[in-house]
Amino acid sequence: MADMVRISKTLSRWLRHRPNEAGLLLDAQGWAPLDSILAALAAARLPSDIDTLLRVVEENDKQRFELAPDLSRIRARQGHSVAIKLDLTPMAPPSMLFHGTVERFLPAILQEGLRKMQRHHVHLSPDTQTARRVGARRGSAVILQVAAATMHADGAVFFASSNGVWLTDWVAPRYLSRL
Ligand code: HQG
Repeated sequence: MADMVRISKTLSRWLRHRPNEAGLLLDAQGWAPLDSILAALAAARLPSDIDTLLRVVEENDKQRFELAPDLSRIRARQGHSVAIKLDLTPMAPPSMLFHGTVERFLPAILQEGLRKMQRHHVHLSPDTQTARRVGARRGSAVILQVAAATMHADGAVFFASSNGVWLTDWVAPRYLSRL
């Protein structure tokens, strides 16, 4: 695997799920000191120079990471399973959003709705191509359309993550239709 992808996967694991593994302490908003990250990369025998790290952040296909303007800290934009607070601002969603999943989860999803599982939120995509990619991580993708504007009108809260992912707590079955 190319170094950039290995670093990105490693950062995702540390900054979203297992900060302890790298001896990191995330603050309440999920930030880790950049120095500690570079030291942890070195300890993991991954490239640990600042230029490579900046490239990983800038060129990341999904813009998963965010740097503090003074480059002192880094965090994952979303997708955490550790308890942190992202200070997201509620926003009105577009009329339709999409969720990519796989056939084997459909019976449960259509019965109990889309649940956040290990993450802080249910992740929804703004377009079907993105949803297809998300679903295809697990097999042959199935796309669900989410009646987001109706949900919102009914009182559900949505957040737009800075990298284009829409987040919400739960999607009841009545808002879901298979494409
Ligand atoms: C499924 C990646 C049974 C759900 C992606 C999904 C995305 C249910 C899985 C981001 C269910 C959870 C998020 C229910 C939901 N019963 N299964 N009631 N409700 N599910 O990974 O949306 O590369 O936590 O369909 O690209 O797949 O990490 O969520 O299959 O943007 O940046 O349970 O993660 O981004 O899986 O993916 P996940 P997701 P990154």
